[in-house]
Amino acid sequence: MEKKRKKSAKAFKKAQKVIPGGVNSPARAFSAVEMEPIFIDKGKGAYLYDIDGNQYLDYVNSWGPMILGYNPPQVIKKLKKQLKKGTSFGAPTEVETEIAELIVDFYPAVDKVRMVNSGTEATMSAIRLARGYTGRDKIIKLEGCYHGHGDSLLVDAGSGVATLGIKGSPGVTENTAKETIVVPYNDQKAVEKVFAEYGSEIAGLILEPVTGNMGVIAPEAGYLEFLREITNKNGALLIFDEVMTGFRLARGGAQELYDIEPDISTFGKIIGGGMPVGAYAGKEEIMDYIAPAGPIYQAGTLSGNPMAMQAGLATLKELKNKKIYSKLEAKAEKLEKGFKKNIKEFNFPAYFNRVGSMFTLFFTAKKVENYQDVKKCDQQLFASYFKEMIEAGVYLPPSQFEANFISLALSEEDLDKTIEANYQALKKLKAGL
Ligand code: KE4
Repeated sequence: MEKKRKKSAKAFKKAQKVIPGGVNSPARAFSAVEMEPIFIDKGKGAYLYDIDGNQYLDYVNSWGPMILGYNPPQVIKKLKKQLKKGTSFGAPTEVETEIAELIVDFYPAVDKVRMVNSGTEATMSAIRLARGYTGRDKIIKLEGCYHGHGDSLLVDAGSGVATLGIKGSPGVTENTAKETIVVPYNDQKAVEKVFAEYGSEIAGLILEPVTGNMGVIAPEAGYLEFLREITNKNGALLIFDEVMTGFRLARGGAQELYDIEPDISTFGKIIGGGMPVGAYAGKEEIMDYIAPAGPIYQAGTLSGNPMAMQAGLATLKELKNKKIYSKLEAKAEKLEKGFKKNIKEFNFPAYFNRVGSMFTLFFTAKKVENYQDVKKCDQQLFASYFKEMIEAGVYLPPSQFEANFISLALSEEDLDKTIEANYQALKKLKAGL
């Protein structure tokens, strides 16, 4: 029976009058699933509740931050305490040092951390740092990876491999776009070609070490080692954008999982425990180029604000216990087993990719290893699947090009419910194929 969402519909109408598209981020617009967005009232543990009182099992985790589930008591307690002292002073506080020390502890590639207010600010600043540190202008990014909406990174692939980028959005200038070269993910030859052509001009190569923003795709064996080598050889910096994978795939992120040390790492999401945050980090020799230690300018009114730092620190302290990641792995394995069993039973054209507690169900029968593979997915079928799941009370990211997240708050029963909802959805959709 269709869920009633009258209040959401009304709220959306009102929002559209004063907010572009009625949402403060296009990712929430539900346009890819041909539905109106659902307005949320509250979250608790593994559940979200919309303003019509409908309950949903959540696999979005607010796009990653809520690895402990919603409203974890440890985080709320610290926020309440900080609230009484004040939310922002525009002056240093000790909690900023504490969380930076904890990140340094977990990431061997990191000596120093600069806090900012979003993942976009983190990657934008990382690009400026790579350019300022090397004195070079060009950046390589990988097709299908998303690093926030900074101009240099809203760039699409040029006409062929090793050609200069074209703007990925109106408002990005040709001059900016042409300093970014876009190559396919998991394609070593393409990267070799770019370095052969532009080697001494490349300031850095940025990637999602495990992608989430074209759905979950793992690096092929040896790919990250190859990128580490070729950037070293050419004096370019390797930038791991771990805004999504940091503290998610392992305590030390993808760089722990794959044992690679990037020159610069960017973080966000989990390190803010649901409050606005971003960070970029690296070895002291590189990070001390950042003002006021060095000449590269970057600043921010609310950077390192105590509320976000307290929420982030309380979250990271929970994640200090490595057992957390084996618990997440067990939940994720159970879900993967259940979904794959359902796909097999219906011989359904769907392909399941997972790394740790991030996964994507791609609506294609073929392997998915790069952006071109994802673009071949049946997005109409994805939209129908999304609708079946949301009606069954399971809240998924509203796009084929996204990662689903498993939080610690999901119980065995929640996972069973999700596997059953997936079974019923595939059964219904198979009948219509
Ligand atoms: P923010 O500026 O949204 O905090 O972070 C940008 C960013 C940078 N790098 C990676 C790897 C990211 O995943 C993101 C943001 N991720 C999207 C989800 N696909 C955020 C959702 C949204 O834009 O509303």
